[in-house]
Amino acid sequence: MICKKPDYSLYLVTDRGLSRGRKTSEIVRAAVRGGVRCVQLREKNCSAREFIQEALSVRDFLKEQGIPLIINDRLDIAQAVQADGIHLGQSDIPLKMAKKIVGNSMLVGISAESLENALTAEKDGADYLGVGPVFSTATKTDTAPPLGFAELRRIREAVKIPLVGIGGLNRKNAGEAIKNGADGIAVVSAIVSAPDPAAAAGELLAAVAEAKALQCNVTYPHRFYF
Ligand code: 3NM
Repeated sequence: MICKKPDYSLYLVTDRGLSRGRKTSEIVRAAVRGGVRCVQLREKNCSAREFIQEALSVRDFLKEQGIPLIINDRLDIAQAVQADGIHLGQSDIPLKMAKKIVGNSMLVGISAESLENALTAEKDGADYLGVGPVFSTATKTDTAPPLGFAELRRIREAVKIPLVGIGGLNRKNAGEAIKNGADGIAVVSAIVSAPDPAAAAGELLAAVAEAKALQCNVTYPHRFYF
């Protein structure tokens, strides 16, 4: 049984193409050492076999560390490697169907590009939301227009499930994302492209933790603080 209350404060999304030739397993290990609390493997350009190999190369390590392994898009691969979760996009298998297939055996997260997406996802039983893009990003260009912090806050106020902001987030704006209601930040390039992914993760986590400490429980009392 998976942990239903993961810590989303710093959520790594991998991207081999942006990893400067380093292996995903190397990036993941360094990022976890630096403070990443959740890892999503996102592979858009490889075969199912390769994706499975990649997942297996980090699965046991993440399990030992108590960090959830989440697979992007591919429910079959998530099941094959006994991942902790699946992350869906708005054009992937519908959330309700995914929930029906996996029941309570896996977390099911989904990308929300709008308030409407977020409300539907919550109604359909999503465990968490990836809300974005908060800012435009070269990492993913086929996105909806950037939401900005004001829309992030509006979405936060409309749903109770955990949400992470994604898109253009880094150590300079991480704290603002938290102050505007995100439970955590999801990042690709700020970690995978960093010369030292462990140090980058440490700086991001420090920015998130500082914003959470300043925030106190008054604004969003339903949220879980570490
Ligand atoms: N999803 P970076 S934006 C994977 O808006 C992904 O759903 C997005 O990359 C969304 O941290 C994005 O390098 C890429 O800006 C985020």
